[in-house]
This record gives sequence, structure tokens and C-alpha cells, in this order.
Amino acid sequence: MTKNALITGITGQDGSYLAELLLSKGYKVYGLRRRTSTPIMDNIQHIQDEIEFIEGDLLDQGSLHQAVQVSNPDEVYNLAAQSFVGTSWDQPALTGQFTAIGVTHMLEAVRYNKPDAKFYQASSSEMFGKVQETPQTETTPFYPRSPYGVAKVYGHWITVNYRESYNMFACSGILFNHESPRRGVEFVTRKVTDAAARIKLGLQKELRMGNLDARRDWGFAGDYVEAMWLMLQQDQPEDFVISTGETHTVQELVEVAFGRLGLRWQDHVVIDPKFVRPAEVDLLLGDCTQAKRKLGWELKVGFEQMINMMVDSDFNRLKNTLREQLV
Ligand code: NDP
Ligand code: GDR
Repeated sequence: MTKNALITGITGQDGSYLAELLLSKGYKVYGLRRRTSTPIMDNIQHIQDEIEFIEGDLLDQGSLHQAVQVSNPDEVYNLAAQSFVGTSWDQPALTGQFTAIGVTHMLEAVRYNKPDAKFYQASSSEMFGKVQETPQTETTPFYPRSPYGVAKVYGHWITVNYRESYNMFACSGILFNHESPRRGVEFVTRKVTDAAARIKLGLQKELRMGNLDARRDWGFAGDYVEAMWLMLQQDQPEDFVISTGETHTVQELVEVAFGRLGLRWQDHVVIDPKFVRPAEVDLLLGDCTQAKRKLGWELKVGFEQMINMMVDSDFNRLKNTLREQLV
């Protein structure tokens, strides 16, 4: 029997990979999309005819009730959020509304309209913040360091609370950073791969960056959406850490990206205090032993392979654009 899935955040990086995965498994995919005057559908253009879109917003409870009623989902993936940590200091209250309270709105919509649907919440390694132990596991205490991280802690605990209060199948994936050619250009990996490609093509000279010493555990988004799906195929709801188990500095990321194009990063990277955050998460390194053991989840794409994939994608995209402009 065909399963129905409702994805919030369908236009984002993860939403697009998850939609592809679920469509390949024969799901009927419904995507919650908010109305914008200039819709950006880049990530899902290739599959948009296969998705049933429902207009709605995390802040509009009525639209979420309707989304659940219309889609009648077996599985709900709550990926929508204000997801850029940097912006969360500029718009802390709005980040709280979307990223924290938005989760309660989605849970309420499921509880009232389809309480037996399985619910996935997009929790984050940012919740560990000022880390209390390394590597971080499902039991490591949270100490968020940004309004975004604080909001995600709320989203995480309200999901636990609905599981325990209403016996709902509600769980969270505590996902470490994951990237792809579909990553927004404000995030550090894509900012670097896009800039390296522009510099190589003579479109840009320098790249202004913040803290090069921060360490992150970076994986590939395509691998991570498989973990989301696996979590909802379990008999009992449980939260899992999803990570690579490797950590790299931002400088290493810059070295790999510029190296791919034969560039010396030292000739182009300029440190700009504007990109240094008011409070930093210095080190993230996840231990995903539980996910490997209980979900059978496996990582397929490593750090360097992923950065090279992103550099190649940006380089080819920009080269093609330049070629079209010459014609
Ligand atoms: P993106 O920023 O690429 O996508 C966010 C999505 O949320 C977009 O589709 C956006 O729509 C939508 N959205 C934002 N606000 C609202 C709103 N008020 N109502 C409805 N939709 C809204 O994020 P990712 O795909 O990278 O991440 C997916 C989720 O996973 C997020 O919750 C993120 O916080 C979390 N996460 C991400 C990690 C990562 O490394 N990528 C790691 C851990 C957690 P629009 O296109 O209209 O802006
Ligand atoms: P992060 O991702 O904050 O970890 O959140 P981001 O790529 O923005 O930053 C990673 C690290 O790079 C440092 N950095 C810079 N970051 C940006 N964006 N721009 C710069 O110029 C720059 N220079 C250095 C940052 O200080 C930071 O240490 C991501 C998001 O996807 C969240 O939604 C998700 O929850 C977490 O990953 C896990």
C-alpha cells in the first residue's frame, strides 16, 4: 500500500533530498511550502511535478491542521526552520517562533488530526554548543551557544514530551552538519566552494571569512536523509545522533576546496570580524554508534569527496552561466 509522507521545509536542502528518497521508495509526497512573492524552487525543480504542495507556514496553526488533514500522512518530517545560526542573533525572536514554537504547532497538528502518524523532528548538534564531552552521543548534555541552538533544544524536548505525554511515535535525529551542492550559500561550506569557483573563473578576488579554527563534523546530506527515514521505520520511537565521527577545522575545509582548483587559499582568504560570531561552538564530533547498530545506517560519502563534489558543481554551474552569457 502506498504510504503518504508530509515534509515541512521541502524547498530546503534536506527537504529536497528526502523527497527524492521517498519518491524512489514509492511514497506519495506532500510538501508544505510557504507563499513567497518570488518562489525559489531550485532544489526541487526536477521533482516538482511529483510532489503535492500544500501552502502553509509554521506560524499559522490553521494551515498546519489543514496540511495534515489533506495529506493524511503515515510519516511527518518536520524539517522547516530558520536554520542559519548567524541570522539567529539578528532575528532571535523570529528564530524562536519558527524553530522552537513551530515544532509545537506541527506536533499539535499531528496530535489533533493524525495521532498515529510517525513524527520526525530535525534536531541539531548545535544543541551541544559548548560541549560537555567529546565525542557527543545521545546522552551528552546540551549547552546551546546561539538563539538557534536554544530554539532547537526546545524543539527537541517538546518532541520528547509529546512522545511521553500522548504516546505518539515522535522522535528526533540529532544531526551533525551535512552539506551538498544544494546547501544555501551563506553556510560556510557552500560559501567557500562557491567563492573558490568564482576566484578560479576570475569573477571574484577575495573571500572574507570568520573563525577558521572552529571544528565541525561534516557529512553529506544525501546520506543523512536516509537516517531520517530509517528512524521512522523502527517499532519504537528513539532519538539518534547522526554524524561521520571525523572533525575538521574550517581552515581544512578551505584548503581542500581551494586545492581542488589548484588555488592557494592564503592568497585570497581575508579574516573579517563581521563573520565572527558573538558566541562560537568550537568543536563538534559525533559518535553515531547507536544509529549504525540499531538502524543499520551507513555513511557513504566522506568529507573530502563531498567538498570536491560541491566545488565541481559550483565551478561547472558558473562556467556554464559564463558560456551562456557569451553566446
Ligand atoms: P534549509 O535552510 O535549507 O531549509 C529550511 C526550510 O524551512 C526551507 O524549505 C524554508 O522555506 C522552510 N521554512 C523556514 N521557515 C518556515 C516557516 N515559517 N514555515 C514554513 N517553512 C519554513 O535547511 P536544511 O535543509 O539544511 O535543514 C533542514 C532542517 O534540519 C532544519 O530544521 C535545520 O535546522 C535542521 N538541521 C540541519 C542541519 C544541516 O547541517 N543542514 C543539521 C542539523 C539540523 P523557504 O524556502 O520558504 O525559506
Ligand atoms: P553551523 O554552520 O553554524 O555549524 O550550523 P555554518 O556553516 O554557518 O558555520 C560552521 C562554522 O564555520 C564558521 N565560519 C563561518 N560560517 C559562516 N557561515 N560564514 C563564514 O564566513 C564563516 N567563517 C567561519 C562558523 O563560525 C562556524 O563555526 C549548521 C546549520 O545547518 C544548522 O542549521 C545546523 O543545525 C548545524 O549546522 C548542525
